[in-house]
Amino acid sequence: DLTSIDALMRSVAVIPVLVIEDAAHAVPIAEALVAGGLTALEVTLRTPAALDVIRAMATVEGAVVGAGTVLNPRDLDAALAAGAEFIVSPGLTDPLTDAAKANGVPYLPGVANAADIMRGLDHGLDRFKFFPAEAAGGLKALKALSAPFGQVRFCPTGGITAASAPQWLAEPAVLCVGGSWVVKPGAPDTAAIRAAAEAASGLRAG
Ligand code: 3PG
Ligand code: 3PY
Repeated sequence: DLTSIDALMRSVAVIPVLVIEDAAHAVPIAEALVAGGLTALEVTLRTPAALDVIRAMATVEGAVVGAGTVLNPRDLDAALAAGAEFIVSPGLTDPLTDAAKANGVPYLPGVANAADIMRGLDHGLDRFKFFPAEAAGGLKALKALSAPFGQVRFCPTGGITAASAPQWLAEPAVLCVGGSWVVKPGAPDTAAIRAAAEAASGLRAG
């Protein structure tokens, strides 16, 4: 629902976007992220292990585990069955949006242009992922899109780095950013993940 996706976005500066190949890595990664202050975790449905990763991370105290790369109602059902508490998509379709609303689950669909935003508004949504943030025009595009849609707030994701995140977070229309930089692929270095999470969670939205 709208209220809680807003609360989720305001609860963290950065939502780590996770692509995890091995379910055995799920708990150590989630524990390191939560210890570093990043509590909203987006597990992308891009690996065969993703649903097992969601199930495992959901057991970690303090973690709010969501699913990313949710492309259709079938993905949404699988993610919810695995325990996902929020749903992220690279885009916004009517079937996925109807399914998310029917389930009452916090839902963050991706938008990249004015028409996407208008379709979301027609559905009663005003919180969106701006994706792919850098490739779709970067901060300049986000500022331009914010002008006609004053009530809309964004989580830009795609191409954002530890170095560029502060500029994005300084935008009034930005509540948080997403990015994969906090967790490198492969066997987890939990000390490095915790340190990156601490740095990321110390950034604040404007
Ligand atoms: C993705 O598509 O993997 C997410 O948008 C994260 O993108 P990033 O790797 O550019 O942070
Ligand atoms: C997703 O995978 O959900 C995206 O929006 C791209 O990061």
